[in-house]
Amino acid sequence: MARPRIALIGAGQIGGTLAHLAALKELGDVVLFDIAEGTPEGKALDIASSGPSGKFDATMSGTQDYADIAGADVCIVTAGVARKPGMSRDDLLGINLKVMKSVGEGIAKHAPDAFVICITNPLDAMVWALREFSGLPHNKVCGMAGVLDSARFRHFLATEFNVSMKDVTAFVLGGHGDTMVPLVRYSTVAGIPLPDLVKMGWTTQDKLDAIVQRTRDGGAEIVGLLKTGSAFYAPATSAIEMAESYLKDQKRVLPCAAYVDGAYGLNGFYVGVPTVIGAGGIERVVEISMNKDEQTMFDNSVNAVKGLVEACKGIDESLA
Ligand code: A3D
Repeated sequence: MARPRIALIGAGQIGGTLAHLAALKELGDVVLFDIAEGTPEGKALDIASSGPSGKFDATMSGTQDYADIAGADVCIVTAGVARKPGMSRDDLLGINLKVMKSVGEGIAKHAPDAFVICITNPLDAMVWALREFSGLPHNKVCGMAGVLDSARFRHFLATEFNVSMKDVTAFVLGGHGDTMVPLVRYSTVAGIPLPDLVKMGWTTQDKLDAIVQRTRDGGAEIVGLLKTGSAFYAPATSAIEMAESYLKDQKRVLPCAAYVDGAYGLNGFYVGVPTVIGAGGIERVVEISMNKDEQTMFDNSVNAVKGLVEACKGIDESLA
């Protein structure tokens, strides 16, 4: 059977890392697309040359021509610009919306059967716009944010408790922005919910609150340290986890920006929710029950995303 084809639209920091991880995991043959001439070709050659030592079989190519992504099984989109210190994700909206238009049209024409994972920020609005521009089925277009935000939360919790990250599960819902909702009640160490761990004296409520806030600010903390761009190792690893679940029909339960129509009281809207990802794309949206405070935070986050979607419609009238 032929190897799957993975198209990476955007060959910058995340795109290059995605290509390397896809190769190391032998997920398939990779084509890197970027408008910056030489960048995708150079990264493809560099990563391909690591094959003998990295011990993987995968072809790598770079291109400026959408025709070369033909037949891709998965497209991961990072094209656009990233944050610099002092910028919010929302500051990227105008520039990245135009990029989503060309990317959406390119995918629609050359890889209409692909499972598409958007990473470009502001994530929830960009994945919505990308779906609109591409016209692909809603279950085949999603956004990566929840896996990353949950991974940050899990990392901070595992460090606080001095336990393996593998035994910490965590949920982060809502939009990928300052209003994201880390759900403490649904986060556990080996099945023990965080509120119980506070009662057991493993941590204090104040420390837990600080971890929740650090999770919300996790992206900005890294932007502040790097100064020239934003996080890329963890975002790439998170998107690869989603792509692998699709390609291998793993049916992982992963939080991601998915099209929600009916659940959570939403009618046709992209926002971060738990999903099941398998060969059918987003096969299921998992609706969890929230208490009053969680619901208020979630509503707040949804409203922030709605504002961004309205802003997109104001910029590009074909979206209105
Ligand atoms: P960067 O290293 O700048 O790479 C972006 C690439 O996109 C560059 O190589 C550009 O040449 C290319 N590009 C620009 N316009 C186009 C176009 N029209 N067509 C094709 N390629 C184009 O950024 P990065 O890889 O660090 O980040 C990429 C995006 O991911 C940014 O929007 C970030 O804000 C976003 N991001 C999202 C998360 C989430 O958790 C959702 C996390 C980190 C970064």
